[in-house]
This record gives sequence, structure tokens and C-alpha cells, in this order.
Amino acid sequence: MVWNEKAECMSRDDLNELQLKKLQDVVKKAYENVPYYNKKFQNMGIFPEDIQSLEDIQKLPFTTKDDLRQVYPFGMFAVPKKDIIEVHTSSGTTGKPVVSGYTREDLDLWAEVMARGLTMMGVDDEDIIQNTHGYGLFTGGFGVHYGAQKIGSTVIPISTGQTRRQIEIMTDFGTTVMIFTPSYGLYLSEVAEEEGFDPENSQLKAIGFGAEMWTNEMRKEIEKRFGAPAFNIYGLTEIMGPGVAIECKEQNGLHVFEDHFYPEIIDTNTSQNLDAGNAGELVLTNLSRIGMPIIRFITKDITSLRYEKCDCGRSLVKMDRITGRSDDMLKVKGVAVFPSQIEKALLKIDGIEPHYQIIVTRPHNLDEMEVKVETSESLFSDEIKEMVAIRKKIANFIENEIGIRVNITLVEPKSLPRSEGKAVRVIDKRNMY
Ligand code: DLL
Repeated sequence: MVWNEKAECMSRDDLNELQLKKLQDVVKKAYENVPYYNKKFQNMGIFPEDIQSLEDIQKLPFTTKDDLRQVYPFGMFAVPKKDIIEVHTSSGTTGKPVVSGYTREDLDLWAEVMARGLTMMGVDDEDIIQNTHGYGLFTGGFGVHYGAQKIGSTVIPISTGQTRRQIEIMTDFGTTVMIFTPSYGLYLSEVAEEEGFDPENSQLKAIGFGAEMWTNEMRKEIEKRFGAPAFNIYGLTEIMGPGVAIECKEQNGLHVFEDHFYPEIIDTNTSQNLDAGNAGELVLTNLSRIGMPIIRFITKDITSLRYEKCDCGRSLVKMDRITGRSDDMLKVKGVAVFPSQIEKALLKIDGIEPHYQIIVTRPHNLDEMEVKVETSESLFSDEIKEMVAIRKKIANFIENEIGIRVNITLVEPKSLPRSEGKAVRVIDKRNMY
């Protein structure tokens, strides 16, 4: 159990004082050690000593995913490369990914916040945690792993896939805590049912799920099928990984670990800060990170913050579950996909029009993506062989761009709906919003 009462139940005044001190420190370090921030601050005429109150954070520039990509791979590091002992990258392979670097202290911090989150869910050193998140460049596997080990629970680092084996291990090892993405959880539950798993007699006491959007209906379904409460885990590679905010036993919002991550909500159109309770885009600042402190990162995730006392005793602000994104990013099979990547792939192929439609479905709780593509008159032929070849080519090009295989349907020229405003490029039938 990692119950940091001092940090988690602090009075708002004490917390704000701590946050200001850390913010001043982090801004100074970014200014002095990260050429990107140094230049940006100078261009705006803002200097570390201008940060005299927490509100002054609003004077600082935002950081976007594109900014991070431009300094690929290591341009955001604030320490010599030899001090970075682990790297991860954002999911999806759109152009260049975002690289996240961690020093020894950063990994300890990651373990601490994840451990505090797992503790909120009721996990302790008696528990056996089956971690189905991928171990690799994705932050899900390692982040949860570090947190679980910090608590002293037993981790089963099974990673994603081998679904039948997952159920066998869960039963044989007496797993008490499952960690999965909601979509993988639902798929696992189907297989579990086929294998005769009985939620009434399950040893599971908690489920941690996150990394993608879900609805209350999905949570209820997961809880029913596994016979255990499910808690929301939020995070993102750019800021750290899972463990930025996690839900407590109350299951009514996620506590943001505000002593390490400073949250703001901004209006999507004006980029102005919004008062508590209003929904907008979440912006996060690293307060404690050494290797790669990110300032005012626009997550594009839509949520709102509630500064209220929680029955669990924690005073940390509560964030509502993410209900949407301000951009068109989709998570398909846990991987971030932008429609623009599909367009980019299609534009590389002769004889293909850049008119396309993406249809995402979830048959049997597994994500599937179909891309309907218009061919040019000259290519639209009756020659099956040619059509098969072009479909394969398109699928390969798209896979190269986004990292996952999709189904391609070729359609006649001018058959996809044209729009006068924003084209409807994506039809998401998964009902997640
Ligand atoms: O998904 C980190 C993570 C791993 C979180 C395991 C929870 C569990 P990325 O791949 O960089 O990192 O994707 C970050 O995923 O900006 C959100 O859009 C979405 N996301 C993450 N957690 C949630 C959640 C990991 N609980 C992006 N609910 C974020 C809704 C989520 N969306």
C-alpha cells in the first residue's frame, strides 16, 4: 500500500504553495536546459522570475504534440542523455512519434503515482496483478508494472494477447486485480465466459482500466462480467504514462496527482482558462519531472475539474472521465490514429482519389477499421486481380503509416458523400461518446 497522506490530503493552501515552488523550479530548469523552451520563452518575453503566482502559469506558452514532434527524438530532454535511463513513445506512428525520457528519479516518481493510484483502488501487497497492457514502447505495461512492484504486489507481466491463456492464468494463479483497456477487457470477458469463468466465484477484487474512452454502460458491463469494481486510470506518454489521474473507491471522478501534475482546463476556441466545473481541454504541466519537464501540454482530452472534498479523504482535485477529444484522434486497438494519416497514405498511391471514409466498429468487442476508398475512373475495373492488388497496396501503405492493418473497400468514383462543410471522414460505430 502506498498511501501518501501528506500529499493526498493536503489543504488547498499548502498544496498551492508547494505547486508554486515546484512550478518556479521547473520553469527555470526548462528555460536553462531545454533550448526549445529557452527560445520560446525569449520570443514571448517571458522569464522564470515572471512566475510569482500560480495564475502566472497562464503567461507561459502551451506545448503541443507537434512541438514535441519537431524536436524529435531527444530535443525536450532537460538533462544530459546519459541521465535518461528509459524511453517510451506515444502510440501510433504518425510521422515521428513523441519520445518520452525518464531519469532514475522520474521512474521512481512514476512508480509512486501509479502505486498511489492502485492503492486508491484498494490494491495491496497481498494482491496478484495481471497486467495485460503491452510491455514495450507503450507506457501502459511498464507504468503499471512499476507501480505494482512499488506496492509489493505480485505482478504477472503477461502483456496483451494470448487471450485464452490470459483466462487460464487468471484462474490458475488466482489473479485478484486485472488491468486492461476497456475494449480488451470486454473481449477478454467474452472468452472468459466461453471458458466457463463464473463471475460469482471470481477471486478478482478490482479492475484498473484506461488508455481509451469508455462509457458508463461499458463499465457496468465489465464489472458484471468480471464480478469486480472497475477503476479508471488516465495518463499520457507526453506527461509520463498511466498514473496522472486515477479513480478512488468512490468511482466518481479521477484524482489528479496535483503535487506532480498541474491541471488546467481551457476553452477549445479561445484557449482561455475556464473555471472549475466547466468542460474544456485538459492542459497539464509536469511539476516534478527531471528528465523531460513539459509545460502546459494541450492534451486535447475533454473533461472538467471539481475541487471538492472526496469521501475517500483525499483533497486532490477530481477530474471527470474523458468524454471526447477536441481533435479527430481515434484510438483503434489502443493505437492513436488520425484521419490525416490515412489521407497521407492514400496520396502516395497513383490512381486513388483522396476521398475516403473510415468506419470503426467493434464486432465481438474487438476494434475493426474499414477504409472506403474511391478509385479513379481509369482504375475502377472489372479485373478482380487488379482490384485485389490495389487493395493490398493501399492496406500496406496505411499500415506503414499507422501501424495497424485495416480492411480496404474500393468504391466507385464519386460515390462517397461530398460535404460542403467539414467532411465526415470518420464513422465511429463503437458508441463510445
Ligand atoms: O494511453 C497511457 C495509459 C496507459 C493510460 C494505460 C491508462 C492506462 P498514450 O498512448 O500516450 O498513453 O495515449 C494518451 O489516451 O490523451 C487520451 O486521449 C487517451 N486516454 C488515456 N487514458 C484514458 C482514460 C496512454 N482513462 C491518450 N480515458 C490520452 C479516456 C484515455 N481516454
